Amino acid sequence: MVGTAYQTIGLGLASAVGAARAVEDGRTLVLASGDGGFLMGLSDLESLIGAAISAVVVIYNDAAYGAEIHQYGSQGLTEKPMLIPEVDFSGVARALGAESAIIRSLSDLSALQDWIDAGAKGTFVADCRITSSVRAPWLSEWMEASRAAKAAVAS
Ligand SMILES: Cc1ncc(C[n+]2csc(CCOP(=O)(O)OP(=O)(O)O)c2C)c(N)n1
Ligand SMILES: [Mg+2]
Repeated sequence: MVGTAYQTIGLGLASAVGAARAVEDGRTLVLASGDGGFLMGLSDLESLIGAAISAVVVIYNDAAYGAEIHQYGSQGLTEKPMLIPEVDFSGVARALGAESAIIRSLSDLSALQDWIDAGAKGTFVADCRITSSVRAPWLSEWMEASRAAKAAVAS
């Protein structure tokens, strides 16, 4: 939750490099990141692959700065600057020495299961292709609380 603590995207990969050094033997480090934040720290993927004994990277690849779409696109702002091309993170990860798969359905997770069954060694990148059109319930709750707080300050 480094990004949440600092309200800054792009810190996940760099934080994972440090966490990979701290994690105890036999445990698997898990990094969860959006595609936009992951792109900001992309060069650190090579460092993570070098540092991690066992790591899983989950990328929520919605081809968008999704939070912006939900918060601002939903208010009518143009979404074009909020969109990102659908990046082949799986291909990048394999080029840098990780194991990886594109995940479009639950059955695609068999590649991750195979990696775990083989001993969970090295870094596995799950490039999860998800929709940007479904809003998480917690985000709707947060947006409503934010709207109510602004209204209370204004009145
Ligand atoms: C350095 C920085 N730039 C911009 C923002 C504003 N911001 C907050 S969430 C977000 C979108 C993040 O996109 P992504 O990492 O793909 O995650 P998603 O919301 O799509 O799950 C942006 C641009 C920020 N918090 N920090
Ligand atoms: Mg995204």
